[in-house]
Amino acid sequence: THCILIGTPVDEGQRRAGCLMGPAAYRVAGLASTLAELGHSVEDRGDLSPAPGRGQTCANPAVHHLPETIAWAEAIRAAGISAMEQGMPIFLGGDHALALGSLAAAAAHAHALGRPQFVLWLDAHSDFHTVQTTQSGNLHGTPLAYAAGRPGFDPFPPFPAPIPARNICMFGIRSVDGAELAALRETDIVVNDMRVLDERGVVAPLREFLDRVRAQDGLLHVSLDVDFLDPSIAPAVGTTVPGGATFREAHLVCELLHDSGLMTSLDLVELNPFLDERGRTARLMVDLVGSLMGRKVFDRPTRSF
Ligand code: DIR
Ligand code: MN
Ligand code: MN
Ligand code: MN
Repeated sequence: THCILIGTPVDEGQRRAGCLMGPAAYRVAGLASTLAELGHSVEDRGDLSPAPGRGQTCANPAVHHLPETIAWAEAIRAAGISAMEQGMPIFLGGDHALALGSLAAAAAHAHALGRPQFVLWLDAHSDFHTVQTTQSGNLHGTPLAYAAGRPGFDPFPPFPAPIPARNICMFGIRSVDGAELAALRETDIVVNDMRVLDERGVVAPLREFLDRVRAQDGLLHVSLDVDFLDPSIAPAVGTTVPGGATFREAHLVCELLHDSGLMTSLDLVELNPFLDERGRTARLMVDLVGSLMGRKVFDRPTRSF
């Protein structure tokens, strides 16, 4: 695979400064060499920078950094589309507001190919607020609602080709705000919250989803938020929530994704290196990318999904 690293130091989507250091931390933790050792070609396109904000406003007074976030989304979408035509983009965040751009790029690219886009959302949070419903005002809590075509994103460019709700699968969810829950109940989004993963494990729910992606010849965008992981193994995130994925659950998800051969683009988001302990969270995220891209202990015949 030709892996295209796109540094995306978005920090405006939340209030805990430090995510802008994420791309540098992934590079220091050896992301490029990890991919190269697995036999992939790696092209690091450096860090994006957005155009200046254009002063857009909205009715919700809690919302902050709206023009800056829109400018980021536009820059990420443009860079993402050209990368998707050439290889597999890996967006090095930056907070989850970057997915306002990466999801738009993925959806536009899939639409141009005439193939359906699917999304696997690995996160403690559902990120299903609109600009109107967010109470924190943190726009990192909105990208899935934008991608699903929910109304309430007037200041943003229209989402290119809204992703059908049934093509979106959440994994690891354990913190959902009231307005998000009410909206989620009206959709066909597959919500595998932690209760589901406790009861069923990660394998069966993930296979069900990947089977559908394959059956429809879909493209698959994976968005990995650091807080998907349990805070005991991944402390470097501003919004830790107890009860997250364990080390092996996370690796197994990544290994199954690799075996499926279906992933076409990837976000690594919410790493805040200022909160890390001697780089352990950055290193874990890089190790998970290793599993996503083919690292395994033994080669064995890929089990058919
Ligand atoms: C919360 C937290 N739902 C909010 N969201 C996220 O601020 O809207 N934290 N994404 O990581
Ligand atoms: Mn392509
Ligand atoms: Mn998130
Ligand atoms: Mn989160």
